[in-house]
Amino acid sequence: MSDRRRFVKFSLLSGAAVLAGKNLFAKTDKGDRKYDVVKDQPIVISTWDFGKVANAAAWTVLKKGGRAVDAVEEGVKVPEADPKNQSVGLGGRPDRDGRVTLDACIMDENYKCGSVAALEHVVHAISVARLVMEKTPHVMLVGDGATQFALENGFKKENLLTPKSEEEWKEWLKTSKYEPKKNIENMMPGGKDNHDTIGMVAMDKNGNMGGACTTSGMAYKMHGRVGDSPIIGAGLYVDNEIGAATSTGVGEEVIRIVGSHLVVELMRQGLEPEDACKRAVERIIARNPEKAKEVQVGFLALNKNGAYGAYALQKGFSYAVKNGNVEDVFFAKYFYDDGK
Ligand code: SD4
Repeated sequence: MSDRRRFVKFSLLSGAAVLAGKNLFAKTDKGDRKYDVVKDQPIVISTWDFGKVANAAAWTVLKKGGRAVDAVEEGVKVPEADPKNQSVGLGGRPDRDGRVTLDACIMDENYKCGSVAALEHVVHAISVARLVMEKTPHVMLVGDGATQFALENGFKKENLLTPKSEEEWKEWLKTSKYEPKKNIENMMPGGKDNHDTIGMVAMDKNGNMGGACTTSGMAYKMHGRVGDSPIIGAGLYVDNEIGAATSTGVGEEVIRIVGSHLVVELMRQGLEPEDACKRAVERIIARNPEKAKEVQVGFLALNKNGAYGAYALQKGFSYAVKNGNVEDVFFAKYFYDDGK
């Protein structure tokens, strides 16, 4: 079937299924792909192994019949508040000037979205992004404007730089080399850098989707640098008719291809979540294969029917899944074999 015909067929089918409230992909379980779709039940998935505890918090909302957007906000607040997680919220690694600057965004089932970038002194960047979405005519606030907005709205001013992150930053200053290169060993569970941005997407019992993404960004970035995570379409995208996607890794690579939006659009064309993530990864490789070999990017996606999948440039990208059947962490497939 030509791509065009497949697209038309998919659009018609998905449109009809949405109208009929049916689960189009309930029968798409494919052996080694760990879909475990539970028909008409909520699901939440998130990046990295610490996503498991974040998913558990999201699940408390979902199991009570709550909205996906509320669930993902609650979920990602867990790593944001964890000082031991050095890539999100409190305890995040600082920029090269020693300042912890946070990026976050959130999106609901109606294309409503809110975002903050380079936010300082506030632990729950995701809730500030939520407030931007709910209370302002804007989508994105950055820097001092974002911080001022948060403090004016009752968020507490805190020091986010923990002694550990400060000590590591001071050590880094001795060489001051910015090298966001892949480091497989350290990204594996137990490795020193295995904690990373959290991107989370969910579907609630009414079949509505939501997503959230929050991070302190690349360690020792230039002050004012913004990654993919707070950029709607790059670090996160939710289209309630099709699905949702999120990303982790070197944000510059994701921004260039508007990665999460690309993944959702590929699912719109009929690709399964894992295949859509793989295509997005291949787009990064096609642009600059030499660069792609050296960095990590991972995508994670959920379609409207509860099927999920992930794909990464390198080994080591894990993701956590929670639905009525599964509560586990899986490793994504990846493009480059170790050492090549
Ligand atoms: C960023 N994507 O700021 C984030 C950071 C990240 O693995 O996920 N690092 O570019």
